[in-house]
Amino acid sequence: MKTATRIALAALVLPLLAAAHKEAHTTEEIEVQRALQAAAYHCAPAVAQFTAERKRSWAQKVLGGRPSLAGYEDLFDPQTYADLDVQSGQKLLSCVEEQEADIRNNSCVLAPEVTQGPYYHSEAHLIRQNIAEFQFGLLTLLDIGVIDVETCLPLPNALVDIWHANATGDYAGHPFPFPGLENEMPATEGIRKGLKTGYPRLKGYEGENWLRGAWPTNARGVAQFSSIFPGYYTGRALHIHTKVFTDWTPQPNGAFKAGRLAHTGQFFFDDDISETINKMWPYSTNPIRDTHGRVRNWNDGLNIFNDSQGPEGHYDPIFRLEKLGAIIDQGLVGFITMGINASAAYALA
Ligand SMILES: *[C@@H]1O[C@H](CO)[C@@H](O)[C@H](O)[C@H]1NC(C)=O
Ligand SMILES: *[C@@H]1O[C@H](CO)[C@@H](O)[C@H](O)[C@H]1NC(C)=O
Ligand SMILES: *[C@@H]1O[C@H](CO)[C@@H](O)[C@H](O)[C@H]1NC(C)=O
Ligand SMILES: CC(=O)N[C@H]1CO[C@H](CO)[C@@H](O)[C@@H]1O
Repeated sequence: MKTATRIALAALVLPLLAAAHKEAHTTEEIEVQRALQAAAYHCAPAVAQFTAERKRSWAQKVLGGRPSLAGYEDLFDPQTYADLDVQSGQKLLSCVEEQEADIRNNSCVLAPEVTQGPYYHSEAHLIRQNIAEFQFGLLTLLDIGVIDVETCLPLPNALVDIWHANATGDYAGHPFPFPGLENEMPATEGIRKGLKTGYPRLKGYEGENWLRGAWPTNARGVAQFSSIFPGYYTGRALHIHTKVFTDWTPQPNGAFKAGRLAHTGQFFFDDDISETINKMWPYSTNPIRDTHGRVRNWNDGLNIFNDSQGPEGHYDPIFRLEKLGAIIDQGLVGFITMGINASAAYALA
């Protein structure tokens, strides 16, 4: 991260508006959330264009040296991206008139604010792109775009912080089962149906940081990560957590000091693709595979998947996945775009 860029950006940062919106509870909070989501709709064509460019860039980067691969030519055929092309005459990444724009068709997400859950490490994650460390699993590259819903422009220098479970459903620092809760059964009813207690970090595992990391968006508003496809645990659909900070400072230990929190959300995966991957090793060794099994998106605990689609259900919080090679074992790249309000700030929790 270049210091000059940071200083330039810091100068642009508006005075902190300390609206506390971790989760929308009050009528006012719900209204703010609704306004944010509604504002995002008109960015759909900009997001579509944004994603199409990123897909082309990946296709060229990944398959550039291997033209003998079947399907290689398709990657350079504009028809391959037909669903993502903007209508002729539109300016790239500019705001457009509000129109009927179904974001579901645009390989993106403009996620509302959802809870961070119990597995965040508040002393901050390391600033790094490769978060896999020595975790086994299917190579999954994450291409995460950030746009500002107020301008529909990609947002550079926003720190995208992510964390997720490993292939068999554990978070770094929180190995299951927690001592004393070995025989805990998931809740059978209510909003916590299917969930177990959110286990606190276990002593002796404080140093574990795998599958956690943060990286700033580049000049084109994109943060890319190398990781593995996540695994599942009781009560929750497969997901990756994220927070976006528009103000942050790198620390000498490689982590960051959080400033303005602009977004808290979760990304999901297509249930059919998850089903395929969960047949692969080591996903197939998930300890709850034959008992509780994997929770489908529609049945997500705390209703987080449904809530992530926004009050009108128009948001698509699902990564669009493409194979990196000819077969799935060679890995995937997932595209998603977050719409955030760069001038809003939420309470750090
Ligand atoms: C973005 O946040 C600012 C500051 O809280 C607020 O005034 C504005 O209405 C928000 N915009 C949207 C689209 O929610
Ligand atoms: C996931 O993490 C847990 C806890 O550290 C570990 O026991 C398990 O082996 C890991 N899963 C895989 C597939 O490596
Ligand atoms: C989520 O929405 C779907 C479709 O509307 C519905 O069938 C399902 O019951 C909802 N899930 C929860 C946990 O309420
Ligand atoms: C290309 C594409 O995904 N089109 C879909 C857009 O959304 C409508 C309604 O959900 C679907 O019917 C199309 O298949």
